[in-house]
Amino acid sequence: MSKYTLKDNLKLKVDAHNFKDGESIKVRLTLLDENKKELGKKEDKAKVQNKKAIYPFITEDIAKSLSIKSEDVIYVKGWMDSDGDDKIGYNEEVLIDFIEEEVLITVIVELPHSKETGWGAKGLAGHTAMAIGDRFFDYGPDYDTTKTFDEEEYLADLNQDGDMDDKVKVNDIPNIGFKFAPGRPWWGEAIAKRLKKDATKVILSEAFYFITKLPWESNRRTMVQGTNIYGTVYKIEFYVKKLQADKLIKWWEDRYKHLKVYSVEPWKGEQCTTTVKEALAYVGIDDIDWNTLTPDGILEDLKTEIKSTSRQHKDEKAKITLIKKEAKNWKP
Ligand SMILES: [Ca+2]
Ligand SMILES: [Ca+2]
Ligand SMILES: [Ca+2]
Repeated sequence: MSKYTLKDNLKLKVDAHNFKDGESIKVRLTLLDENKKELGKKEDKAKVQNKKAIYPFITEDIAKSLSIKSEDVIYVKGWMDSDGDDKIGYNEEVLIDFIEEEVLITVIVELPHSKETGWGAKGLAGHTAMAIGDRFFDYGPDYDTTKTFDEEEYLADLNQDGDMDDKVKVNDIPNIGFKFAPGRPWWGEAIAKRLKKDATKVILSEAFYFITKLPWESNRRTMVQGTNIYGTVYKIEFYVKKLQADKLIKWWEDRYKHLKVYSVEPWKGEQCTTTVKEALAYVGIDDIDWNTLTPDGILEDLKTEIKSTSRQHKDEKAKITLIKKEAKNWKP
């Protein structure tokens, strides 16, 4: 059976032998949810021309006219009373099955290097990022001495003087480090800088190129700056409903607007992994163990817990793919 989207131009069509040109026949569209329960119906008429009647419609518009949320519509039953007896006869009714719009979510996890020690070995090295469709987002600390951080924008008391109305430099932030720093798009900003674009506009293919094609190490001779991505990197893919995807993008756009405080200590702020988890939980994907703060922890959870939420891929497990092996020449 061919499937359609709610935005497609559809046509109901019947042979209407008992009618003259210009006469009209009854049409009924019944909108149904995923359990084929009726959400509403529209009665209309179609004119007969050359013993045929055609009724064009766009399902989304019909839903709107009936004040039905279009994302709830999964089937439409169409009926044209081609013999004019006011009954649903053989060959007068069709059931149209719709494709639910879905979006691919890609979570990217860089594991701590196997030779990592200290905080790094505890799993706080490595990184977690995500893309919604092709929009790429991630979160990390900012130690940029050239920036001025506006506390109002960051929604944080960065200089820790008890208010949120200062414009501060890195040096004004007490004990700046991975336990307390302004947040920023982490890989996102590095990618944006190379491409001379805005960090909010980074797309997934650019992130893949950055992670898998560029050297991790900086080269002093050629002045080429490395990506510093030396751990094993996986991508984890699953599908969500379009509506969830739109909310996820909105969540990250808000985060990029107010970058808040980065901290590996959860009572102070967020880090790469908790940010991704918080975003997913915001749209109801909260099967992940919230105590897991580390990239290898989130990878484990994603492997075992995450399932697609869209109708086409309902309950399918996430697909995990290794995209980069750890650097052999990295030393702690
Ligand atoms: Ca009939
Ligand atoms: Ca302040
Ligand atoms: Ca102040």
